[in-house]
Amino acid sequence: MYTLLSGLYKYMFQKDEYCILILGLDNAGKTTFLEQSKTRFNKNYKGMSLSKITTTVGLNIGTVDFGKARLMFWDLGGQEELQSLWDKYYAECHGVIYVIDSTDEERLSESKRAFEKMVTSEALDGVPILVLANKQDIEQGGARGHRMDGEVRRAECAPAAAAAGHHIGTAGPEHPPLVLKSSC
Ligand SMILES: Nc1nc2c(ncn2[C@@H]2O[C@H](COP(=O)(O)OP(=O)(O)O)[C@@H](O)[C@H]2O)c(=O)[nH]1
Ligand SMILES: [Mg+2]
Repeated sequence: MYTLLSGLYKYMFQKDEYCILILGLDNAGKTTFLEQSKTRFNKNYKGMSLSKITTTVGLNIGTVDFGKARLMFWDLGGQEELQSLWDKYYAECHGVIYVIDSTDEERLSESKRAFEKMVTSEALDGVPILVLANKQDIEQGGARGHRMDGEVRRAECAPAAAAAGHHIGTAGPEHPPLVLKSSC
């Protein structure tokens, strides 16, 4: 009887947990994206002022519930010296959101190199990857998916403006869903 009841309880209330890594160079907007996602999807979360977000040195963790799924976001520091830590988290993750600052042309090639290193890691084989071309609210924002995509492995790409919360969680032909089935 206990087994039956606990099974029923788990079926009704327990959530499937997924770990999503948020990666990308420093200043791409990863922490802003995480904060906006938490604010948008967690009813009781007030959200911190975006101007108070400082450079991430270790990692920020945030949890967001979508129906029966619980997404645990791990937002890692993007500075060059911290990128060597990214692969320690690959084995545990179910998906990756790779954020680029699409207005920072000077660092696009640096971002591409970091992306390629990440995407060729065997530990990420079969893991769905979403590339967010962020800061689309700024006039010169122009990076598009094809710049980051294709050479090594296919990744989905979506425009975003994390600071304004635009396209966070929206889905449709123009704004693909945040977490995609594996396309790799
Ligand atoms: N205009 C604009 N600024 C953004 C956007 N996302 C982040 N930022 C700004 O970019 C800077 C770096 O953001 P942060 O989230 O700390 O980047 P991280 O280092 O990747 O975590 C901050 O000044 C943010 O306010 C966006 O979509 N649009
Ligand atoms: Mg950060």
